[in-house]
Amino acid sequence: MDAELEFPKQLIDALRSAQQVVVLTGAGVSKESGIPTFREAQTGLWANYNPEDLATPEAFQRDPKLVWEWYTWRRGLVSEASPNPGHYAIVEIARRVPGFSLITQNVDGLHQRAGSDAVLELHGNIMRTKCFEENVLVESWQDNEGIPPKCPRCGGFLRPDVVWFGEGLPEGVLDQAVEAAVGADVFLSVGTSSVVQPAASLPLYARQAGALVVEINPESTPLSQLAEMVIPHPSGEALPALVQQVWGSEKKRSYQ
Ligand code: BV8
Repeated sequence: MDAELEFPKQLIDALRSAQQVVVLTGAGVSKESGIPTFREAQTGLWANYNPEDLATPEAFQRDPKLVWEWYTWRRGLVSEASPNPGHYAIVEIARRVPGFSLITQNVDGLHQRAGSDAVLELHGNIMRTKCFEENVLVESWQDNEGIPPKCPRCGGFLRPDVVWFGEGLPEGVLDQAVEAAVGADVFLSVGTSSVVQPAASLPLYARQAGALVVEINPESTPLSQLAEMVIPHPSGEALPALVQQVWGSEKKRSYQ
C-alpha cells in the first residue's frame, strides 16, 4: 500500500463509528476507468465545443444530430470502460457501515456495474434513451430514419435520458439525496469539481447538519475550503487505501 496514503485518525475513527455514510461522486471517479471527465478538453470532433454548451435542450433543438452524435461517442466510451478500484471500494464501504447512500452526478452507470445498488443518479444515465417530446423512456427504435432516431410512438426526436443544464433533476431523486446528506455522519465528496448545482450544495447541507465532510480530489475545488479534510489523491488509489486502513483488507462476507 502506498506509504504516503496515511489517513487522519479522525477520519478512520469517524468511519468506524459512523451510522450513516454518504458518498457523492463526479466524473473524476470514472477517470481511472478511461472515461474523460466532463470538463476535460474535449477531443476529436468535439474539441471546439464546451460540454456545458452541448448538454442543453437548446443545443439539441439547434443541432439535434450534433448532440445525438456527441452522446453516441460518449456511450461508446462508457461501453468500453470497466469500473475501477475506486468504484469497488465504494461497494465495500456500503457493506461495512450500517447506513449508506451513494449519490452520483455521473451518467455512465459504472457504479451499478461495480455492484452498487440504490444509486441516486442526479443527472440520469447515458445508456437510457427517451422521447424528446413525450419525455418517456424508449427501449427500441428504427435506426434507418436519420439521426437522431425517431420516437416509434410520436415521431419526435429521441434523446439521452440525462439531465441537461436548465432542466430539473428527476422527481424525488434530489429530495432523497438532500435527506441522505443531512443525515450523514461522514460525507465523502469524490471526483467532482463541485460547481454544478444543485449537486454541489449537498456537502454543504451535510456540513451544516454536523457531518464530517471529506473531499477526495487531486485538484482543489470550491469545496476544498469548506471540507474538514481534503485527500489530494486519485480516487482509484485513495478509496481502496481508505477501506484497507479503516476496516482491514479482508473482504466482508455478506451474510445473507
Ligand atoms: C437546474 C448530464 C433548475 C449531462 C450534467 C445556481 C448557481 C449557478 C448556476 C446554477 C444554479 N442552479 C442551477 C444552475 C445552472 C446549472 C449549473 O449548475 N451550472 C453550473 C455550470 C454553474 N445547473 C443546472 O442547470 C441543473 N438544473 O438547476 O435546473 C430547474 C429546476 C426545476 C425545473 C427546471 C429547472 C442541472 C445540472 C445537471 C447538468 N447535467 N450532466 C451530461 O453528462 O452530458 S452536469 C455534468 O457536470 C456532469 O453530469 C458531471 O457529472 C457534472 C459535474 O461535473 P463533475 O462530475 O464534477 O466533472 P468535472 O469534469 O467538472 O470535474 C471532474 C473532477 O474530477 C475534477 O475536479 C478533477 O480534479 C477530478 N478528478 C480527475 N481525476 C480524478 C479526479 N478525482 C478523483 N480521482 C481522479 N482520478
